[in-house]
Amino acid sequence: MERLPDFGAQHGWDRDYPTYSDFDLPTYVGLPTFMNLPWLPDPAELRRRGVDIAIVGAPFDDGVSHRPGARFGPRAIREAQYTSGSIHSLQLRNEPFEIVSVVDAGDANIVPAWLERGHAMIYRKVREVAASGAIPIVFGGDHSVTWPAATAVAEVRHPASIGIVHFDAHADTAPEDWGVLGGHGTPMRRLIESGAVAGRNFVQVGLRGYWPPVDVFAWMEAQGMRVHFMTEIEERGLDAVVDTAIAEALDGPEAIYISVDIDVLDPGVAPGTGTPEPGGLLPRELLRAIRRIVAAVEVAGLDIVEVSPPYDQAEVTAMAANRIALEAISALAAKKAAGRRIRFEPAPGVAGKRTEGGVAGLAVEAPAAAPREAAAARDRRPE
Ligand SMILES: [Mn+2]
Repeated sequence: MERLPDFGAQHGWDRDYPTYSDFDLPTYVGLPTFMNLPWLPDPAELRRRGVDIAIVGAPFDDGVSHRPGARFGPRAIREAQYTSGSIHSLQLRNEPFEIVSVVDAGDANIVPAWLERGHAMIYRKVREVAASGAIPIVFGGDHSVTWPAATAVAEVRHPASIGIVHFDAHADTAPEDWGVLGGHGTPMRRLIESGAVAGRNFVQVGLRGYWPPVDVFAWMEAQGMRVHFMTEIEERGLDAVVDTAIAEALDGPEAIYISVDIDVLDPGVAPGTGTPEPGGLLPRELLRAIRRIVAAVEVAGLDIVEVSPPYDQAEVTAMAANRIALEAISALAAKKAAGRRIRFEPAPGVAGKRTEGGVAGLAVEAPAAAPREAAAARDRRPE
């Protein structure tokens, strides 16, 4: 009988080679989850495993006023790093993934061109993650995603309240964007109007440029919002401003939700964004601020938004966003290693509310009832 050819042996391809887990492989190999972490979209599984931190994608940019593309942000942020396995933070001298349990909980169930449904799906996804006790780190998406995301976190934390520290070049407190209540110029007003966050605990850092107009600032002042302009950072330094921001956000609430619009960075170091404004922070300054806030306060959630890969160069903007998440995770790991609690246990009944059941269950529940045209009409109806 003719012997089967063994080309493997002939070429030496049958010798022993080491193989690696998905987590330890280079991040360009395999599925593009954040840091090669497990893709774990099931909220029941998040709770069962006691996950500390969960990445959530909000690939949505139907709310942009000018340059689009932020729908591609979550994937770009997940991909923009070239280390893998048990990384070592040289800033905090720890190996965060050895200390905290982090997974990639997947994306909200987004379809294009349906603003109202997109916000509903982001609210449900973030709510089910937060209700599992994990801290959600949300990758946007345009800044309108902060409206449903922070609302979900505020609801899960109820009756405790949250403060918000919001890094941005812009205030995002418009009454409406060309008649649309859910545009990315409006989310901070929606959060305050609804009562999700008190105006006096809404703290903005890094504002500069030429927006918003005088009447919008008058509304912000009437709400008691605290605003720290870039000029104040230039004069007092970012450390001092961040210390003030923490005290203001926690003037009543017990925990802080951090919202980072990547355009708080200077467009020279972060060009991949929809509405760039010259004169911003350096990544070095922003990463330090994130480490300091996370170390000092109880973190209820974090979002990183407005990364628009089509306008990016050499991934620099996506990498900055990726590192904001990594710095927050490393700082949370330092707290856990020091014996401090980072997970949150919601009150009984919170987890079982209507959003429980995973994305598959939501997909059948959502589109059937609400005709697209009616939803669109509601989107466009001014107050
Ligand atoms: Mn913004």
